Amino acid sequence: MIVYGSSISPVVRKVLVALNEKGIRYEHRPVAPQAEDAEFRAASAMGKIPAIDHDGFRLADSSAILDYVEHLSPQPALIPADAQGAARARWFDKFGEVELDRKLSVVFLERFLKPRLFKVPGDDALAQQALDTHLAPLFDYLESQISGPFLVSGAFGIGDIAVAAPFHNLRLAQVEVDAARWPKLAGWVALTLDRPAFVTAIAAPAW
Ligand SMILES: N[C@@H](CCC(=O)N[C@@H](CS)C(=O)NCC(=O)O)C(=O)O
Repeated sequence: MIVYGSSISPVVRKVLVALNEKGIRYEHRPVAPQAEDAEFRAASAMGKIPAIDHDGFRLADSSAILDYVEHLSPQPALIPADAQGAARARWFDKFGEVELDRKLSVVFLERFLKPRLFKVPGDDALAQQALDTHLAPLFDYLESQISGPFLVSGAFGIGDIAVAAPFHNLRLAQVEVDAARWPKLAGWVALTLDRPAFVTAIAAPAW
């Protein structure tokens, strides 16, 4: 399987982690969004990352790809078999992208991408405002949802993958979850990002 997309993207990271967890072999091509690469564009009609090409089967969108690999290689299961567990896992998958990553990306842009990559000053006040106003309530919510090592059903899965993936970008922005204020969340993030599947995905080339 070929996986397209920079590993710096949390949604690409989701796909790499899922493949690592399942032991599915892949070739990673770290293209940027909208890259003028004909093979990538054939796999991603909208030019978005991630996308895959599996023996000619092309698919974009991290959630669709996670569903595909779950059917392809059911063990270890990353989506619970029961209705409520599966629904909750999909909720956290959506929450990770639509709520958490969207708000966290402001911090990542201002504190990592601008100063480190684009070599322009970031707006620190904007980043702090995003942390205080938009991210703190999401951290409160996650703190209320964590009662063990995994978000859903007592087993590691797509919920953990999708919610933990953006937290590495927060680390790149030099922000750690305040363990005094959100002890369960801080512990869960550290434990999850330490899994070998995450460590390997994080080490994958970004460019
Ligand atoms: N729902 C999609 C989102 C994909 C997405 O928006 N990826 C971003 C990179 S993080 C992208 O390629 N953006 C470029 C664009 O929107 O043109 C997924 O989960 O794969």
